[in-house]
Amino acid sequence: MIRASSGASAKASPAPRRSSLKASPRSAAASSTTHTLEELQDLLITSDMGTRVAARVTKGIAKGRFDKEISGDEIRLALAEEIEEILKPREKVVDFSDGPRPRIVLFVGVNGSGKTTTIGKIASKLQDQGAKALLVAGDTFRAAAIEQLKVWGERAGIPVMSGAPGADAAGLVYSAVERAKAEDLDLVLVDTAGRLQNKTELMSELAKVVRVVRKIDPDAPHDVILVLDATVGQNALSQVEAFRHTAGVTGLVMTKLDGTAKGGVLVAIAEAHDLPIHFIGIGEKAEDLRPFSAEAFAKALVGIKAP
Ligand SMILES: Nc1nc2c(ncn2[C@@H]2O[C@H](COP(=O)(O)OP(=O)(O)OP(=O)(O)O)[C@@H](O)[C@H]2O)c(=O)[nH]1
Ligand SMILES: [Mg+2]
Repeated sequence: MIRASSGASAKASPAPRRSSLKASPRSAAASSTTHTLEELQDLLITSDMGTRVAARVTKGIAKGRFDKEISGDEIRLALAEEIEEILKPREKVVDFSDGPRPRIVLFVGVNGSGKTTTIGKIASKLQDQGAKALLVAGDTFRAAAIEQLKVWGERAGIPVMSGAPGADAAGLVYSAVERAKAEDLDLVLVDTAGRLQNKTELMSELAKVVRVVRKIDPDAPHDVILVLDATVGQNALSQVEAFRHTAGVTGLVMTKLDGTAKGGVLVAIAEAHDLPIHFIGIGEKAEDLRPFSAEAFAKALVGIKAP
């Protein structure tokens, strides 16, 4: 339990530092609650949630609780609930082996965000499900990128289609979709080259890939998955905006949540964008991909350990 020192008056208590917590505490217990809330708000800001969203969720639980003495754990739980409420509508597990045939899934994102690794992890799961899939090495610039995807493909027993290094990515993807139709495949997972969201030329190239795929199937690509690296912090917000605009992103994956980064920016993204969050990456191995859980994510953000 959080206990305020005896005799501490509301007047003597330290003034709340942030505007969201300015409701003046009316008791000593309330003052310690305020203090805990401030600490948690700081924690959320360092989780990359951003000051505005952190202030809003903290304010949400501050309301009506200032008269009671509540424990730090209770505050954490209330805060986790507040965050879960924002994230819950975005929780959407996806089964890529299901749906339209062939289902065309494009993976996009900035350099090094984890696109190829995420495709590899998904490919490993597909093997278990017995789906007939094709991986496409749409990152035609780097021979190493093609090799990296081939390693994952071999491991999962799924063929990998690639062009000559430097070949036109849109052309390769077009051929891949034609092949998938001809061979009656369930699924085509397309890897794309990493590109910074502010590089206009590279972004137009991605738009071209989407346009060309639509020529074969107006509903394709059926999924455009933006892979976000948790360690980039608030920059993820502008990545969502730019890739959504250029490539019509339909869903998100956040990687590298096994490190120190907590990925709080997902809460800010969930508030601003009606986009499902499908998976989180928690390591480099095939099994290190988890369906996104709003509850587990919210609890981890405020420091509640999983049971
Ligand atoms: N710790 C950790 N590392 C990851 C995770 N996902 C990917 N990585 C690592 O991050 C690095 C980049 O991953 P890639 O899959 O190559 O990223 P990419 O988006 O394909 O990169 P480019 O093709 O260069 O744009 C690799 O070393 C991966 O092993 C994750 O969830 N956790
Ligand atoms: Mg890659």
